[in-house]
Amino acid sequence: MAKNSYKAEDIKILEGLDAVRMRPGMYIGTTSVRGLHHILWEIVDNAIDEAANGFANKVTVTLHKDGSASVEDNGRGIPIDLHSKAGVSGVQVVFTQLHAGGKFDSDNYNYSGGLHGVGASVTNALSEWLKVEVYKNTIYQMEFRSYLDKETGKVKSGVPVAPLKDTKIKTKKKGTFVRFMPDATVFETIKFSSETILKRLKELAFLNKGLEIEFYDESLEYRQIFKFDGGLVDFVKYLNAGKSVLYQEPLYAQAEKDGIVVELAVQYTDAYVDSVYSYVNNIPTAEGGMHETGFRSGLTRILNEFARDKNILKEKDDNLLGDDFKEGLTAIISVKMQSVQFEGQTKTKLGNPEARPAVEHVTVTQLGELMKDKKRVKVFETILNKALSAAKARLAAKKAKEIARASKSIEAQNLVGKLANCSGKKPELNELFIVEGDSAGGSAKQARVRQTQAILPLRGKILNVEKKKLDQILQNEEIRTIISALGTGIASEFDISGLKYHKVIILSDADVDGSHIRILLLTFFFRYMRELITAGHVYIGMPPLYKVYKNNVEEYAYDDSQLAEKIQKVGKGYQVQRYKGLGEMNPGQLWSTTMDPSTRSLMQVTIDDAAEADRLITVLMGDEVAERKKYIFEHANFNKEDSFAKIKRS
Ligand code: TSJ
Repeated sequence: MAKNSYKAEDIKILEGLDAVRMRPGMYIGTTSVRGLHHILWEIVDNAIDEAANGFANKVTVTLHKDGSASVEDNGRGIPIDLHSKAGVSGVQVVFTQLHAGGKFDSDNYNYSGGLHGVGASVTNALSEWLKVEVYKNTIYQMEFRSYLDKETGKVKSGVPVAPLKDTKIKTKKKGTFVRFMPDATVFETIKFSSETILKRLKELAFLNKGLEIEFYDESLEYRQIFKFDGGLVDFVKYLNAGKSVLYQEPLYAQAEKDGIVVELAVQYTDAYVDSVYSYVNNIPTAEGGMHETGFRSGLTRILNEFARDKNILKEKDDNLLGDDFKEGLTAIISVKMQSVQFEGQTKTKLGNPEARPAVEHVTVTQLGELMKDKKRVKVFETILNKALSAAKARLAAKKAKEIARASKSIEAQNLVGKLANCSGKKPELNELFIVEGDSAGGSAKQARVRQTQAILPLRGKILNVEKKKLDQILQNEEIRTIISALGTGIASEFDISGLKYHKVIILSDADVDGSHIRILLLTFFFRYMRELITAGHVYIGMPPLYKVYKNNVEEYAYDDSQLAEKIQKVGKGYQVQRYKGLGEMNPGQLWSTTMDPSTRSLMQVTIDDAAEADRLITVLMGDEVAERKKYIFEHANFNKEDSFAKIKRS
């Protein structure tokens, strides 16, 4: 190929990367801390792919002292030979061509995150520099940089410093190492979160049985290794650690059907709700989709067959319903397939129709095999007993549903006596403050903007819903009041379109009781009104901890580091008041510190990882004392008691 055309090609490639830098949001969604992690996941996904395809069994992620991150695997190494079309090394193609992933070897390089992702070139485009090493008898190196082009005044992204170089240094290692420095001019922050990374790596280790994933934080000298030889079985056991299980070993199935690799693990507990989590190509599908539907119908079908076979269901009896098999069900479904389509509000629902029969088939045939095993018959009988009692409870639950439906009429009833409603009729503008205690509630009522702010004082603690059935929960007065105030109904009757306040703000004291009330409310929302949280309607109000004052100057501090700052600001002769509770503030102070939209500080409650949040809630709110103690001991940082729901300031 003529030299000129190679050059032209090269320029086009670089323009591609420049486009990524111009509009990062188009490629990674956001330049927030989430986007920052996204460019790390692009690299991690590629290493995991190599392992998932059977060529590597170890992946290491390191956060370096200089702020850069690196990922290493022990696989075949990114191809170093010249790529026939591009005329440059495979390494250069991977890092400079958009969507290069899978270009050379579509047979085995195409499952997993890479499919969903945008490729390593995007990470390169959004990095100040990126260095690659490939270990294949000798060490190969290549480096890319972004720099300001003085002629055009524009930034050129991800430009090769030199072609791939064979250093001729001998090595026994095999694999690929990629280290990059995120570009501080692109991202709002370039500080990676160890917590975020650890959570995801653990999940990936569960999803890829036997794969060793190591995390190392150089500055903290903190190392963590995840390796689960049981894979999804270990995942389910982990999720159920805080629950009483009905049998010890989760049921497990794995098979390929019509090109779709299906893997699942199932274990029942004595819980009342189900905890089913699904993935496609290692990506969580929070909204479920075709694979989940296939699983549920397969499970229902095969368990009914078992019940008929064993005469647990007589001829005259009706089949048990899908809902009867939900109670106490913990399951993980993981599928790997080509051409994934995501649907749904948050694009986390698997849309491919072919996934449904594939998962249903694998569920029916593999669980069907397990049933034939004499040693397992008891397990299935136990499940059936649970489902039968659920079916009985279904009638009772029907009554409960009527109560839930009546929650619409609860609204009509004047149960909301304590609620000081707002006068405005636009839910988008309206806010509901759920306030701890009658005295703070009283102040809030005086301080509020009547048109848009409603106040609901809570007396004492609310019910721990984790330990109760729906019909009992619906008898609790505080909960009925909340349901009727919100206007959405709950559980299967939940309908977000009825929501009367687009901000639901929990206002409780900054002490142990306050955080307990907060966690009880969040637990209730998580279990019975989850969409309220996922749609971003739940907030936590932040009352100040201190007032620093002198004569007629008043400054508020929300934490200890701010306190020092405010003391400086107020200067000599200052006095400090420490607020022990909301009740100590007069209406004016409560307004300006906590309620005034122009000055207050709210934290929005989000759920990044529903499976982890679910597990944490069970551990913190359930019956299993040993597991709770263990958790609290391991996380003995009491500022973090809300950590099951990730909270971000807004
Ligand atoms: F993201 C990335 F590209 F930067 C990256 C890729 C980062 C890391 C840490 C590892 C990898 C990677 C890629 N590990 N292993 C591979 N494998 C290949 O690219 C590869 C090797 C051989 C063959 C073949 O057909 O012989 C095919 C492929 C795709």
